[in-house]
Parts: sequence; C-alpha cells; structure tokens
Amino acid sequence: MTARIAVLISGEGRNLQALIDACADGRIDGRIVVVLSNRAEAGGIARAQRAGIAVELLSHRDYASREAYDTALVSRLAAYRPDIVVLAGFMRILTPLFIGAYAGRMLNIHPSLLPRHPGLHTHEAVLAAGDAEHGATVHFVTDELDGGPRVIQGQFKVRADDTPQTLAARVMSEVELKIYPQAVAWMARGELALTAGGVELHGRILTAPVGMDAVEEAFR
Ligand code: NHR
Ligand code: GAR
Repeated sequence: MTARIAVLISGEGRNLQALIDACADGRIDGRIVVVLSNRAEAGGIARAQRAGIAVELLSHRDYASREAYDTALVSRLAAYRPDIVVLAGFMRILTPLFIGAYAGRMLNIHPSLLPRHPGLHTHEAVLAAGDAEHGATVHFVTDELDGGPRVIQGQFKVRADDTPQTLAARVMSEVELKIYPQAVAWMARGELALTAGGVELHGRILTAPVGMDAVEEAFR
C-alpha cells in the first residue's frame, strides 16, 4: 500500500527534492501528500509546488507558545492522514504533543554522527572538536532532541582544509541525499519500524545504526 508521506521543512529542501524524485521513480513506494513549512522563505516550497504537492505554511510566529503551535500543526496535518512524517531540515523543536501524535512514524535527518553533536551548528562543532570523521544520521524522532533511536549513519573523513561550508556540502551530497531516501523507502515498504525492542530493520533488531554499505544500489 503506497504510504502517505508528510514532509516538514524550513529551508532549501534538497532532502525534500531527493524524496520527491525517489517517489516519482518508484524507489519509494509512497506519495508525498503535503509539504509543511514554518518559514515562508523556504526554498523547498517551490520544489513542492513544481511537483504538484500540496503546501501548508504554518509560521511559529503566529502562535503564543510551542504547545499552541504544535496543536495547530497536528490539526493541519491530520487533514492529509499521513502514515509517515519526515523532518527534512525542519528547524522547530517539537513538543510531546506533536511527537505523541506520530510516535514511531516520524524520522529526522541530523547533520552529525549522533550521539556526537546534537543540536545546531554541527559542522562548526566537528572542527572545534578536531573530529577525524563527520557525517549524518537518520533517527526516529522522540521527545529527546536528536536522541531518538538511530537507523542509518553515513560518514567520511574530515580533511585538514575543511571549513563548515565544505563539510556541509559533503554531508549533503555524499551522505544525506543517499541515506534519507533509503530510510524512507524502508519505512514505506514496512521493512523499518520502531518496536518495543528497538529499531527493527528487515526483521532484525538493530544493536547499532547500519552504515552506507546497507544502502541499496538504486539509492547510491
Ligand atoms: N523535536 C523533537 N521533539 N525531537 C527531535 O529529535 C527533533 C525535534 C525537532 C526538530 C531536528 C533537529 C536537528 O536535526 C529536530 C529533531 C531544531 C533545533 C533548534 O534548536 C534543534 C534540533 C533540530 C531542529 N531549533 C530552535 C528552536 O527554538 C530554532 C532554531 C531556528 O529557528 O533556527 O526550536 O538538528
Ligand atoms: C540538512 O543538512 C539537515 O541535516 C539539516 O539542515 C539541512 C537541510 O537542508 N537539518 C538540521 O540542521 C535540523 N536542525 P535541506 O533543506 O536542503 O534539505
């Protein structure tokens, strides 16, 4: 059954574009039923419109509290009956009110090798810490910010001349654009789930996130 997918964005939407493309060519057995942005300037809005996807704009500035915003978010999304909610560069921390509505059905991609460097400004943090490696992580979204169970991680070596900009570019092109469509494809096929025992992928409980070697040929 083709999964109904909601994508939440705040920015450029390159991850969104990769998901749009993977749905269009059948690598993801899913349909993006809505793209919701909290920012009117988000470049991803035009990408959604070009693909004929419904766009919802919901600015957090119009709400007095995080709970009021999340209540509006829940009701706006409910109209689209999503099976899966995908955070793709969404920059607002969500309260338990929203997380509870989509528990176990929501993924995020974070630009670091979690549990290293949760939160913002991860590329700067990697350089400041002198890390030898950097990358990105897809994880289930829980109440613990950037702390939900991890699914897949991709990494590469940091170079002596790297800057936050060069790191961001490699995280995106070498890792994020491959692992996120793959993770959403697994979820849409029912091959990935969050169970009481942890993350289940292809019938096995993961003891650690899988790596780039688990990415199928079609997503490389
Ligand atoms: N919400 C919950 N409950 N759990 C997670 O794991 C979440 C989440 C919401 C967003 C993405 C996350 C990331 O990948 C994400 C994961 C925004 C902030 C943040 O500090 C931190 C982490 C993430 C996203 N946001 C500021 C805020 O006050 C606003 C920053 C801005 O607008 O530029 O919400 O990194
Ligand atoms: C991505 O690198 C994503 O990992 C990161 O923002 C970028 C979004 O790019 N997410 C966060 O930092 C969440 N706090 P995109 O809009 O072009 O997909």
